[in-house]
Amino acid sequence: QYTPRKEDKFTFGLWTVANQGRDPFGDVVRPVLNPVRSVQKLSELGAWGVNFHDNDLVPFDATPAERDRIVSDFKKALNDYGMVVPMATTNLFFHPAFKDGAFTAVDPSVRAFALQKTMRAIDLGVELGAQTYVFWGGREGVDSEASKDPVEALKRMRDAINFLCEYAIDNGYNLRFALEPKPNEPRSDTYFATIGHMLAFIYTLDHPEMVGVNPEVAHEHMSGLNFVHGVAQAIEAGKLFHIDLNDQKGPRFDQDLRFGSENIKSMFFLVRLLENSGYDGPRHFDAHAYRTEDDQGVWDFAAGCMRTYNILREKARRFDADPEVQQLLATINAGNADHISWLSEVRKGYSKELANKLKEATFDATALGQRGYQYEKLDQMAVEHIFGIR
Ligand code: GCO
Ligand code: MN
Ligand code: MN
Ligand code: MN
Repeated sequence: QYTPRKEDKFTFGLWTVANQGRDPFGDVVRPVLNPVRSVQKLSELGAWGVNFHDNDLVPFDATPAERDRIVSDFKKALNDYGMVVPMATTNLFFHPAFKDGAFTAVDPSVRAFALQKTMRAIDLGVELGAQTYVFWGGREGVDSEASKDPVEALKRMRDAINFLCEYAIDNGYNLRFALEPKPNEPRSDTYFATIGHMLAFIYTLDHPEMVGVNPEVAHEHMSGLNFVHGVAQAIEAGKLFHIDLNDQKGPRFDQDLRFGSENIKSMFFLVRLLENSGYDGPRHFDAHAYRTEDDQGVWDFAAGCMRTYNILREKARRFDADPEVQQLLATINAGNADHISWLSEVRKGYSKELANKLKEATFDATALGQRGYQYEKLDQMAVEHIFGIR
């Protein structure tokens, strides 16, 4: 029952399973993984699709002929193994040319090159079926605050996203953009640090309806934030276009741990939120296997991400179906009938009459201050569902 199936819509970045374990202190520990093999293995494990950066598939210096051969082999693999490409993105961080950023780099040639590279990568993604295009501004930030005017940097980012939206429209592409926030790493500080920063920025764009967010568990945890709340705000705004699932041990470097391997309780509430919200986009994993792992460990990692998601989904379902939980939630949310009806009027909107009614009302603040909320009991029930003993 926890075995992943295509309808679960699990996807992995080609870069995730192909991660070779290089870190700032040590070299690669695993051989290069061919994208065709990733497609095959992930499909066998029950994934629905794969996503990629342009250069995960086509090397930076490939000739047009090489590109065409790689793309056609890859298309054949997608077809052979019944896999889709729902999302694509651009690598604007690996090549030394992007060491000062891409769309916000101070060098105008770098900014122009970044637009060119992204347009070509969009063409590639769309050719392979992508309907979501992710922008993670890997190096869009600073090490020294002296290096850039932060206000100008935001304007440059806006120019780029506006231009690329028009590019997608002009070409008749059925594509939405998902912006991925991260507070730092590899730069000391990255612009658009959190989901909230990104949401505010989106509404300043020429085509806000085309642009949403791609939040990542690890990235919000790096800022010490509540990921569930950030995702909820994106959902409520109709802006959750994609999601990067992984895990993270608190505010430190981005660890990209196997989904649900650390913050089990928050991931339980995250899965519950996603499942109950009607989010029907990909459940995408942006994580990688521990550096200690060999090839088998990589597939153990991938299977574990999906299996844990399905386990948490089942636990969330049981929690919501538990009569004692339902009873307790009903009790907690009950209250004065007049006040309930006033508040439903508040939801509908302001009226002078309602304002006067509220101003004249009397409230028993002492009684309100004395009530207990039974959250200890409720939380314990959640914990016991997670433990699997309810
Ligand atoms: C990171 C990011 C990336 C992006 C990827 C897709 O911290 O490295 O999370 O993995 O998600 O570039 O845009
Ligand atoms: Mn990340
Ligand atoms: Mn990460
Ligand atoms: Mn990510």
